[in-house]
Amino acid sequence: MFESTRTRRSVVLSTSTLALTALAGCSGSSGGGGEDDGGSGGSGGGSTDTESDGGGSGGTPSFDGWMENVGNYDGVADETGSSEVTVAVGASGNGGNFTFDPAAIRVSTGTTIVWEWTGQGAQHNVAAEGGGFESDLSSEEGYTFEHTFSEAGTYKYVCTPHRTLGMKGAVVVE
Ligand SMILES: [Cu+2]
Repeated sequence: MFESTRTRRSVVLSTSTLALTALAGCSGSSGGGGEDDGGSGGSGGGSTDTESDGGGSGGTPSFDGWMENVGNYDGVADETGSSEVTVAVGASGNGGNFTFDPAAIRVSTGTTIVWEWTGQGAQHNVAAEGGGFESDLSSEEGYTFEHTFSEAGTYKYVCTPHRTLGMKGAVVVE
């Protein structure tokens, strides 16, 4: 038997005021972009952008000035997708062999970075700002120290003896 009773739903519209909290704001519209200097003498054009837009994390992080005095800093080396990446300790730069190379590197979560000492530039170490990882001091060629980055974030580190020379580095984990 079919029940042909039409249930009539009396929809009671409760006139409760929907308190819509405005979720606007905070969508970081990057303000202070390029100011055009009017009339610069026209050698423009041709920016060869060879960056492959992989993870959508375009743009170079500023590191809050962290890399400012790092002589060999030349952008962020993209090593995302690699499970292990080597960074040289005691590469050329900063007035001697006082750099990490590459100074800044972008990796995927779970990547192990192996710092490998060149043996140049006296004793170096690898010490995270605020702790997290720290190697011993060594001047031995082929000495290594490694750390696996299991959480996304930006990690800054230094060589303690040569920090003021600009022997600093950064790891962007995404
Ligand atoms: Cu050093």
